[in-house]
Amino acid sequence: MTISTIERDGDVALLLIDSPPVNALGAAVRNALDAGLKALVADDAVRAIVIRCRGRTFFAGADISEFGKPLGRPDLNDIFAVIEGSTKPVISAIHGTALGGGFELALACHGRIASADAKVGLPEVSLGLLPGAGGTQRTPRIAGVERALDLIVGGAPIGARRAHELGLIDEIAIGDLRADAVAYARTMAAERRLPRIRDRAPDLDVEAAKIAIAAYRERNPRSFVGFKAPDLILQSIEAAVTLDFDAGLKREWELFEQAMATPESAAQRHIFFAERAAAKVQGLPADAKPLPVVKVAVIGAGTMGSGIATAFLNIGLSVTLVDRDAGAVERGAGGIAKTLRALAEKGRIKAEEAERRIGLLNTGTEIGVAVADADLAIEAVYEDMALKQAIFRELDQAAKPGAILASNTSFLDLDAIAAVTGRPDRVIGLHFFAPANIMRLLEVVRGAKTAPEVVATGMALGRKLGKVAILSGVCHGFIANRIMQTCVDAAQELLLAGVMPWRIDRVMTDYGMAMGVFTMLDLVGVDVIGWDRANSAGRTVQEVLCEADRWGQKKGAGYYDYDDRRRPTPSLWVEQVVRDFAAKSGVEPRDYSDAELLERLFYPIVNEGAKVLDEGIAQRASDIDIAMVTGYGWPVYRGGPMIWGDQTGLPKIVAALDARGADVSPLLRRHAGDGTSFTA
Ligand code: T1G
Repeated sequence: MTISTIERDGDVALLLIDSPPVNALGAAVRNALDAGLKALVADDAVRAIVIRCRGRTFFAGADISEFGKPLGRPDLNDIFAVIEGSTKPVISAIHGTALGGGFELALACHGRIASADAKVGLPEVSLGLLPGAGGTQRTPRIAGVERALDLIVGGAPIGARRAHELGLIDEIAIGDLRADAVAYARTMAAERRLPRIRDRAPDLDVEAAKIAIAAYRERNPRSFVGFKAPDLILQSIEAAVTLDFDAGLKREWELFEQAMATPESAAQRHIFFAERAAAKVQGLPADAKPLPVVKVAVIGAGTMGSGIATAFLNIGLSVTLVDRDAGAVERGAGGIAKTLRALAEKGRIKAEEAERRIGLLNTGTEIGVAVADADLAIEAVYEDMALKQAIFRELDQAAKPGAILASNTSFLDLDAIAAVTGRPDRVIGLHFFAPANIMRLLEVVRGAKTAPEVVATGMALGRKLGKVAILSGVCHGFIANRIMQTCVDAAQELLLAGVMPWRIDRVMTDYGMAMGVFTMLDLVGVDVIGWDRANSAGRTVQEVLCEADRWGQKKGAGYYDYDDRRRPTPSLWVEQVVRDFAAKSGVEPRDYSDAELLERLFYPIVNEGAKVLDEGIAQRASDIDIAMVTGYGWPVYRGGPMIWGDQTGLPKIVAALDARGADVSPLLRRHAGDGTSFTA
């Protein structure tokens, strides 16, 4: 396939790049740009040059898949030097999303024209990087230091109109982008204008810039916790003010190489690809196409059911919320309306859109009526197999032929649920994480008899819902919950060794987790997971807490005490309970370092992840990582348990697990033994 073609429009030449899917600036594209530009700059018949891309977008950035390997020449700065050395205007004609190196290329041009719906941005920070081809040097010179901070540390793309307001885009195409770009280039040539951003000065002097940078850091403290790139970006933007352009470019490249070498960037780049890989179902027949889903019935109007209903309303589907308890339906529907109107109050959607979505919600107390014309019925009732089976029998009778029956079960055997229906090929698991309309993880659980097109439908629905859909096989707890349970078990063991809940939680949050095990248990409910009320007899810390009515936040007390604003404080009562259990457990009390506690908590997760992979429950190690990042708040700059395990060293993990007599996954032991990894 030809990557570049030259078109002529009179005395204006268009250099057209065509490198699907997103015209990433990989070696072949860079070579084509370098050769094409040099030829056109040297061609006296050409008075101006327009750079364009075919396909859905202008250059979407450097080719991330090339990172971690030596980046060949010409690099982007080599190409930009050709542009800025040109004696004729070079214009970028932007459509789609000009991101990272793609937008840096545009900034190196003498002019930039964009279609009105185009977006531009410097999102390198989301990859643990900084713009490495002049973005931190040109942006302060054209849009100002403070806008540069927002654009580069924030990383969010902006629309063409906003970019035009900031001076980042010179023209918004009125009609056809190509024609308007040619006209703009011709005008630049006629007026002999060759403006270069590198020749401008930043809008602030050194002192004012330093104040602005310090103020930005103060206003955005969370951007700097755990992530390494934001601090390097500040240093690079400061160089734009303190150094001349070429020295600043050199400093930027030094800082870029520093960022590239960090484990945090490797982790964030891993997650970028993990999210995209997860959408691909291995071995799905090519003809397994998603089935149409327009009408959805949600059975169970509790927290999960209402959240799931909200998620489907948010993508414009018609939803019927069903619950035998009329009061629950009313409360559920009221909660959904409140949630959607709150989105409008926050300006996330227009008020009329909120009302439109609310208008798509129906309610009922009879399954038969609610599901009759549904394309998908999803059950979200209490985690009780007999109850779920009873509901699936009813659904199977009432739903139209071909309708998909889904369970939101978080750990029960989907095959046992499917077995009570006459359509096991239409049964699938759609495991949402609370709050279902917010959390990005969706585990699509494939039963033994689930048809390929139903799997494809579940994965497609996940994408439409804006979720990260991860395909899971059937096992207790599927992927994220099964793996996280090993960390909860390890934490409970540490209690018996006399380690306090708040010490364990702090080690986890210092690592970067959104919350520690005990904070999470108090949030979910100490009574919810694994408490056998009927036979409870004070045998574990959990039983003692539940018997004392300390069920977590909802009771104002759990592993922590809570004030009326649910702010946690360590509990002296719980401290005494832990000491009593530690005394009885016979475990020799001793000091644990934070590092040792982290190993005790996380090595079992890596081990269980290896088992989940080896059993074929997860398709790939990166699916496990993206599941933990999107489902359990594993810090993106750590990349998830499997890449963290690789970076920590699998032999070290196996040795520690062996020393504790753990049941080590054969796959983990193999990788440790032969020096291979889960995620390389
Ligand atoms: N490099 C390599 N592959 C890329 C890519 C990139 N920059 N961007 C996307 N892809 C692949 C992606 O893996 C997927 O592949 C396919 O394209 C479609 O992507 C020097 C150092 C552009 C908004 O961070 O934000 O420039 O799975 O599913 O939803 O300073 O892709 O089909 O095989 O996401 O329509 C900066 C990252 C790089 C932009 C399109 N640029 N990409 O979204 O499609 S660093 C970015 C995106 C840099 C310079 C620095 C999105 C998109 P496959 P997709 P989409």
